[in-house]
Amino acid sequence: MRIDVITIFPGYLDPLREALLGKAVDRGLIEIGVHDLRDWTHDVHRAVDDSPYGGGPGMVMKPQVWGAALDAVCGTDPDRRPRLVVPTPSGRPFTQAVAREYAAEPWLVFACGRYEGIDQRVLDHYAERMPVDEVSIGDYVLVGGEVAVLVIVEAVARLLPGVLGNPASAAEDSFSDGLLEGPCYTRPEVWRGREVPDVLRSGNHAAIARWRRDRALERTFHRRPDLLAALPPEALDRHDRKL
Ligand code: 6GU
Repeated sequence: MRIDVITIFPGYLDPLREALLGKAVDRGLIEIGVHDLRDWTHDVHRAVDDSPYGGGPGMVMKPQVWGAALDAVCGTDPDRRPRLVVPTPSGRPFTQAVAREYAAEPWLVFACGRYEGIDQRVLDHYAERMPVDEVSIGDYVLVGGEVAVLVIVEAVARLLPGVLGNPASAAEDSFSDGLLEGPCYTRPEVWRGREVPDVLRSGNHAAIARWRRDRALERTFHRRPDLLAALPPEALDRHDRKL
C-alpha cells in the first residue's frame, strides 16, 4: 500500500517510521511519502492560510496551495487515483469498519488541515476525480489533522497482510466481533495476592471461550452499551442472552 501525507508540519509524521510501522516500511509492505504543503506556495511568506469569507475567528487554508499540492501528489492519470482522506472534527466517524475499507485500498492520500479547515472548493473539486472522505477520530477537537493521520494509518497498517507477526491478533481483537475485549492475564499465577481466574488455567478450551465471551459481553454492556445495541440479533447466541 502507498500512503502520502500533505502537511505543514512534516516532522509530526516522523512516528510513521517507528516501531511496527517503521518495520512495515523497511520490509516494503507500506510505502510512505510525507510532503510539506509550503513547497507549493508562491509568495515570499509561503502563506497557506487567509481570513474566512463571511468573517469569524481563525483562518482558512488557501485553495490554490492545496490544488497545486494535490495535483502533484495525486498525479493526473485517471486510471490511477488515490482515495483522498481529509481528517477533520466535522468528518464521518473513523471506525474499525472504515479501517478495513482503507486496508483494501492500494493508495491513500491524507490532506492535513490546520486552522479552521481547508477551503471547501478543494474537497468539492477532487471529489469529482476520486473518492474523498472527511473523517473524524472522535468527538473532541485537535489542533490539526496530523495526529489523526497517525491514528488512522496505525489502525489501517496493522490490518495489512504481513504487518502483524500473528494474523490472529487482528482477527480476534476488540471490534472484530462488535464487542470490547475482556481482561487478559499472564504469569505469575498469583501477583500481590491476586489470582489468575481458575478457568484460564483449566485447559478446558470450550469453558475458556465461554468465559472470555461472557467477560467481553459484560464489559461491553457496562462501558459501551451503544455497541451492544448496534449488534445484529444473530450476533448473540442463546448463552449470551442469559447474561
Ligand atoms: Cl480528524 N482532526 C482534528 N483537527 N480534530 C479532530 C479530528 C480530526 N478528529 C477529532 N478531532
